[in-house]
Amino acid sequence: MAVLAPPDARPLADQPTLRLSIGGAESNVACGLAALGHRAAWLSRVGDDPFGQRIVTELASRGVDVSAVGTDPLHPTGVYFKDPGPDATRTHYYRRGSAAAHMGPDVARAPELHDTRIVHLSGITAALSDSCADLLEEIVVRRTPWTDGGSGTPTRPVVSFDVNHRPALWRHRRADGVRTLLELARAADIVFVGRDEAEALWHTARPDEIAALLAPAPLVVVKDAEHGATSYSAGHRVFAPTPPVEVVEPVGAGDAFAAGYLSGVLHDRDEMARLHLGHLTAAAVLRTRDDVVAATARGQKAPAS
Ligand code: KDG
Repeated sequence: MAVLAPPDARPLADQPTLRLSIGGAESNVACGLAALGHRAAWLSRVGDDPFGQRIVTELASRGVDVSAVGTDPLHPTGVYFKDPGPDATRTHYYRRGSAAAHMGPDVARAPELHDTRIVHLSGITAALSDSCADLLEEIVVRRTPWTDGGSGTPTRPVVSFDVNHRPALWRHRRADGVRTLLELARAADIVFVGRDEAEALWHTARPDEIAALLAPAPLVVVKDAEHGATSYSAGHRVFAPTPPVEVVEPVGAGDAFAAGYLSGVLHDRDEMARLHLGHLTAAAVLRTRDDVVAATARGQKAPAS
């Protein structure tokens, strides 16, 4: 998505100018991984408009492979506005009927899904439309890209899923986010979920109960904002406290956490190191108004991994 955000903490209604940048959960994760030196590609659709051009150009400049991003001539690029408030930043979405919302199960046939170690998706995409929810079911639950017609893929990628509950998006859908997100999370290999969103969705707030609810997902990471993150896998529980950080704005921190954690997975680091990497990458985004980890020279020339 394109993001239009005030340059300071005053509310949107009082702002004379807005800053244009980019955001969106999955592309944020791709940027984070590219900044950490990994090869990362983003699969999506943008409109044939300046916002779409800006997203594709900026992602490419950050080292993300955008060769599989489609341009939809009929539907616009999604946009969201940030509205700073006294307690939190609110988001106002303009993405119903967007190019990305028109994606469907055909996207699961993209060859890029074969040549990769991790495929990362989020519940936000499932909330966009029925066809996007079908796409996620195809990849996460049915694993169609790797089972349908024999792709010749020697190893199947790890499927990583961030629950990312967005009530404002589910309100416009007939489908039930409670059941859809539970089904997707249970079918994933790695699940990221906030304690607050598990409580809102499934009335379960204790991290160990959340991990049990999401079984048989083999690896569940429960994030509890400023307290810490706990991972559960194969009967092991690892807790890493959140390091102190001066928070300017939290949007995008969850995506940065996922990027840091997944970088640890790609480097075969142990659970404690993965959680620490997640916290450190999240802290880099928490200190700024941007949704995305700052690009690095290394990220712009990411080696294959
Ligand atoms: O996780 C950060 C995202 O929420 C933000 O970039 C926008 O993807 C987004 C969404 O739909 O909320």
